[in-house]
Amino acid sequence: MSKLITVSNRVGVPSPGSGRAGGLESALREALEADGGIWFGWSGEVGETRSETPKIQKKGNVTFATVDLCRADYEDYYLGYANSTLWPLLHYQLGLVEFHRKQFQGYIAVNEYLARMLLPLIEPDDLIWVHDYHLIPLAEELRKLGVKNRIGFFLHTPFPATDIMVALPHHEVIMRALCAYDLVGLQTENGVRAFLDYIAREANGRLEFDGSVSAYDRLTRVVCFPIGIDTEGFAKNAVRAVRSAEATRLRESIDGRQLIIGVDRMDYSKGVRTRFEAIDDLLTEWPEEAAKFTYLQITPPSRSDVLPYQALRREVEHAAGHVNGKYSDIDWAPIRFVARAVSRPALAGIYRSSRIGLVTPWRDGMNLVAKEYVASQNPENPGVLVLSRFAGAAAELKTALLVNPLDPSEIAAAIHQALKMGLPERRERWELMMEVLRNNTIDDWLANFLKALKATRPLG
Ligand code: ADQ
Repeated sequence: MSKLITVSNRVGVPSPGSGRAGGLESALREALEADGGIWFGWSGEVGETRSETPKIQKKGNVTFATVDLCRADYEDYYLGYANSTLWPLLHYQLGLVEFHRKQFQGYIAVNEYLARMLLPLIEPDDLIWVHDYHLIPLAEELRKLGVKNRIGFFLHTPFPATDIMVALPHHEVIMRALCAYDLVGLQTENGVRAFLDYIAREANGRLEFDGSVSAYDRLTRVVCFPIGIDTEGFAKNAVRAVRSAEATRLRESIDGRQLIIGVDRMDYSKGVRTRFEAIDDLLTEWPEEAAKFTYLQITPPSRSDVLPYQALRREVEHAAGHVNGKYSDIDWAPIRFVARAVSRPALAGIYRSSRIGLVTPWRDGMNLVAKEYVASQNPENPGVLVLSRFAGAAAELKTALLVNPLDPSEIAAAIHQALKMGLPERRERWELMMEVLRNNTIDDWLANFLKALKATRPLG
């Protein structure tokens, strides 16, 4: 019988003390649990040398197979090409893109190694589902080893416009590798259009009558599958969590003021610094709002071994300090900046306690925080989502207050509008967003992708 094999850069092996898994992780685990399956990828460990064989851990019906990488892999594949070349490129940050041939070769070499490690675990009818930008060349490497199984790929980041993509040295190698998949899933229709545009303009390929893309002597399907969340689960958690000690402590501490919430990994794509500038603009333009709100920004560090992330943390802290220094009084500061993660249940309670969810990435594949914020609201008195038009979520959450995330004064005006918005308008906007989230949950996303992958034609 065919089983599902999922492959991701990091593998979420459940362990005591690892905390509650996020929505994507638990949905993938459930899918693997259903018919028995394998989750394969990097263990997150960096050893003297690479593992010679995968470490196998069986939990219920799921087999977790992980390998350690060596220091050079970590530097070239992970810190280098994946996070200093591809990540900024995919997020339109050409000024931050670094390219070093050695890292590019390291990236391909790790994918070639992972393909070799995965090969013995694959049986003829298995479906293989590969996740994200770290692993683009994996299907091509598996094909070189003779694997004929159906292989699908989902890109969690944006797929950029052709003019951005062609700025990547050797972009044709990456695009050829993507076309080795039977199915490529993207977050938005905009991404699908950009992919097809590249294929037509740069690869001399075309869209066939049956909807598949023909390029580089291969046929692949490119389809939009916007990722969702466990909408009802989040809503239920939020009802419980709003009464938790943490959420109660938070509400007591803001002393009846309106709460504005931002929750993001520390990443330049998330636009946190511009949000602080927006608070500055808000208080300059509408000084009467001083002391009427508190903006809580929760930002755990991420990728702190990558240089621009270290500089970013300093900039963000400096910007928060600047705004607080300018506007704080002895009993009020506009910004609270928390540089650590918060537990998932506490997060739901915090979202529900907030009048405004501020989600303004410069670019984002989807942005699950936007969806989680909406799902956590009290239907009787929902808050307002202020959302970047460049987050994938904006294609679905059309009744959020959509803003250009590069313009602090536009964000400030949207915050002001949200602070003043009456209950009927808040409810109407929220109900329309909630309907979208109920109609496309994380389970729907998963089922739709797997159905489309099963419908592709296996190779010879
Ligand atoms: P990320 O860039 O990590 O994901 P996002 O979609 O917002 O961004 O997901 C972050 C997740 O981490 C959310 O579930 C959120 O609740 C959680 N989280 C964030 N900050 C936290 C904090 N301080 N404490 C606790 N939890 C926190 C990538 C892409 C996105 C895409 C997702 C899924 O960059 O665009 O939406 O994958 O495809």
